[in-house]
Amino acid sequence: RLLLRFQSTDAKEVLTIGGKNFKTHPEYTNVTPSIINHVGKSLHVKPNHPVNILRDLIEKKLSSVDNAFTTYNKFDPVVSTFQNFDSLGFPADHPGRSKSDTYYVNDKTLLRTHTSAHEMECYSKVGETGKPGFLISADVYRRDEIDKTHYPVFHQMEGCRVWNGRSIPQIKADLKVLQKKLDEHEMNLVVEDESLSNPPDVNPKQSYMTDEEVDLVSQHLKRSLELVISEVFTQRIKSMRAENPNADIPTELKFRWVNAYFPWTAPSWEIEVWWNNDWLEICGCGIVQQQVLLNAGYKENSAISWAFGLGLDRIAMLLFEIPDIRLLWSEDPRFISQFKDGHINTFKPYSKYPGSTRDVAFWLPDETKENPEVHENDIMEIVRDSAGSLVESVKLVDRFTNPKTNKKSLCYRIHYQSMDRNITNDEVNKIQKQVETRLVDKYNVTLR
Ligand code: FA5
Ligand code: MG
Repeated sequence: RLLLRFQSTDAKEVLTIGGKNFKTHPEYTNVTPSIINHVGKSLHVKPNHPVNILRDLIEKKLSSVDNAFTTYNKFDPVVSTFQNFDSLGFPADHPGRSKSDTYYVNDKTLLRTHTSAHEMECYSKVGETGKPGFLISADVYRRDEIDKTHYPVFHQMEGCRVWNGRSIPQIKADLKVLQKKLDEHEMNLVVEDESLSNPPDVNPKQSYMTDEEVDLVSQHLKRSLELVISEVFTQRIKSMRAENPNADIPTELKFRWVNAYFPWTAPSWEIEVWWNNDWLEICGCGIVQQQVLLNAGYKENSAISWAFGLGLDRIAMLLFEIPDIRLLWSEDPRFISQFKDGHINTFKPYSKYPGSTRDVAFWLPDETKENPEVHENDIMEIVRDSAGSLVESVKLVDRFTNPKTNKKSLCYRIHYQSMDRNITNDEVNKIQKQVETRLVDKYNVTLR
């Protein structure tokens, strides 16, 4: 019975995404209509949109150093598992591949989870373009938490720079040009580098590279990103000064490098900045592992390269003082009319509509074949699909195991709130009811 119900409500043989048809797969397909609806919105190239303004700002700043980057902004979001994972060397059991984290179209096709999916292809084109670097901006898709800084569709900018031939004098010369640009630039970052004091075996260099190479290329990567983020923050301060000359304006942004792990870079780092009293992660990066370059057709040991992936939405929130990531998707003229290409300004909130909170508490079923394991992202997805952009956050507030029966219970707190209008109690009750029904139908939970 469960199986029949699943097929009749969820399964379609063919899905149309961005005007193209794709065969579904009974076990893999988990992309929902509300997600498919976002394909083609491409905020990173939408005129007068904050994400577009930011993309343009970063492209210009990086190109101003030594004109080393080709830009790609139009890649299709439907990619193969090969592009998204295998070309980068993701291990077969990496959690990023799982259905709980990724929107699959079918077993071999998915909505890209990061712009790194296009690295291999772009590396293979470096020879033709004649430029040693490239920038790829695109919409990316992930099953993820729900709160003010997470949305299932967001935008990344991939940046890569390669030294084919590994010429130390060339890397040194490029670093010098970059350093000169930084020296001219008004630096507003207070940079901490935690990774410098960490033991190197946590985050090792690749054996074919020399220490000097890794050091120089790491410096080039780090200084490039410091230039980008400093430029963003400088623009922020300038706009605040212009708008309000007497205000007490912060002049520094706290910025830190943290060791990280990615399957296709070593060493690897993440950048965090201090925002709204917390560290906000805005970028992952590292020295590219040789396997990616070999897959792209480079000869063994012939090249060294860095790569980064910037989270554009979060940086746009910082640049324009946009408090909630959902606002970026608003079509309300009160939002979109506030921004103009080439111009940085402070977002003026037009009123915060009242919200409404509901709890949903339930017992999990025993894990058997008929009762699939429930991942937190599955719960997020049901709320997302029922509430669309009317949900601001979903948080686990209670977890409990009955000592006698060993049964587990969870309680999630859902905060409903619209960016554009008032929502009624009736409306919230209906959505909440749907969330409960779907949890019961799909995961066989028992509501408390
Ligand atoms: C990556 O996606 C890697 N591809 C980055 C990379 C590129 C590493 C090249 C090495 C070399 P990560 O999963 O950390 O890494 O995501 C990068 C950034 O995307 C994050 O720092 C964050 O700013 C942003 N991001 C991640 N998830 C979300 C989300 N749900 N909503 C908004 N922004 C997000
Ligand atoms: Mg990360």
